Amino acid sequence: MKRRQFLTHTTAAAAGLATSRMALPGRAANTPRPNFLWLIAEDFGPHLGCYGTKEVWTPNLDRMAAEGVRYTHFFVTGPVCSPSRSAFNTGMYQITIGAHNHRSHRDDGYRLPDGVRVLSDWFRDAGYFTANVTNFPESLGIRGTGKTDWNFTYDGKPFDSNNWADLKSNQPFYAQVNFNETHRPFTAPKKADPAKVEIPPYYPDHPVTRADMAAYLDEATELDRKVGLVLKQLEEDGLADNTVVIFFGDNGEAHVRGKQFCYDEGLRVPLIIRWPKGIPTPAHFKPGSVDDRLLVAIDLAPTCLDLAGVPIPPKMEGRPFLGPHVGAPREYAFGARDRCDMTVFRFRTARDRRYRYIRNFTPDRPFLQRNDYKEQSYPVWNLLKELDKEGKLTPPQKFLTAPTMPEEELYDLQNDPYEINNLAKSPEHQDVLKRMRAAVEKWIEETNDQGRELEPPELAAAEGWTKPENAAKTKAERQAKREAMKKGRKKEKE
Ligand SMILES: [Ca+2]
Repeated sequence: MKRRQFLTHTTAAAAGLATSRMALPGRAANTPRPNFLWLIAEDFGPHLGCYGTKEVWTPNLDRMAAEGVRYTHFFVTGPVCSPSRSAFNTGMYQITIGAHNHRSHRDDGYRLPDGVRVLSDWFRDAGYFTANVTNFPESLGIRGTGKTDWNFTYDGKPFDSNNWADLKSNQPFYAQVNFNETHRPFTAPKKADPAKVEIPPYYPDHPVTRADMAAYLDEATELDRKVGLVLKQLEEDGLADNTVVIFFGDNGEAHVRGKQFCYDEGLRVPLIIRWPKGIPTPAHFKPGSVDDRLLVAIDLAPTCLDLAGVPIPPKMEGRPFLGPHVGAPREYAFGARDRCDMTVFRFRTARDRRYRYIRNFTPDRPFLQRNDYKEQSYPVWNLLKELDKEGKLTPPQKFLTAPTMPEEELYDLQNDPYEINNLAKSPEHQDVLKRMRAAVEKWIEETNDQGRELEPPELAAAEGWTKPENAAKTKAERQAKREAMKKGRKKEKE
């Protein structure tokens, strides 16, 4: 059945849905509807044992991958929290819904466009209980962050509960657990050997870099320990056999060329899905396999709705990748970056199975443009600047300290997995360049990209706050704000 037919068909069917948690029409009455549990990591690339990373100890997620499916080409649509979370929680590109500037609309009353809602709303209407779990049984000794970080105003409560204990008696449920490990500051117990960690060639191979990378990997080890506790609790509560567990990262790792930039390091994240024994396995899901389809994080929302037998909202831009309504594979994983904190860039990118194309609409500024958050929290940010002054950087490292950036970048991931050899001017690659440039231009049109106009400078200068009047005006005010931010982050971490 074609998607449009399916929508008409199921919309009509769902119109008859009562508010109770009954089986949907079209499903056998005795087929239970699965629960969905999203385990969301912060600022985390695919750095688990099962993805081949050394110096991490991640037996729980490795086991989940062995029992389920591990995805190798899963990309977020924005390389930073709030645009990315706004996107995958609605199944919409952040540039379509005006959520593209980081933390831009938190307190200005901005609403989602008509017909666009967060996934928990669609699920709730279909009779699902929803939760963003912060409270677990005390014996586990863990908490979820409860993070939403959406760039729009939500009226009311987006989730029914924040208590794990409510899930068992409120099935079926759609629940998220948001983890804070792998977000800076890195505070996990030390385990990785800095001498053995892998350093990408665009970072200086220096003790500072090695210590920082080891500390990040230790957070992955700690994250896995906590995921293991949640999975164990799911089992103990008798929920494992009817709950689809989905683990992924909200954006790429918080390193200089990762988070906030449009390379694989900023956009490629892990995705592991475990299917429960008590529910028939859907089409396109083969337990114990590795799936290399090109997927984007906004595909999760329609996939989960479809697996629950809930009609996919007509405006949703994501596409289901499991179950009976999977269409043609994606040709491109698109992504976008706009203002982050005080730093205004506009990038649009397309990644196919082999190449990445990046279009930079603000090439006049340096890669290391002022960003107080990074200056304080990223040791390699400052290291690059120091080593540059001393003339000690290699060409791929120099790329990061240059005063301007290229307008276009093209990388062949097959031969250049670290994306350091820009082929945009290579005569043999002009066909690829033109094809991908056209794809990005078409995407900008199709999505009605709301970022075509940059934010006004006074908003951009507001240091991450929505309103210019909240911006620090003096050096002392800035320092006080930074201290408050640091304290806040430390507290959240604890
Ligand atoms: Ca994040």
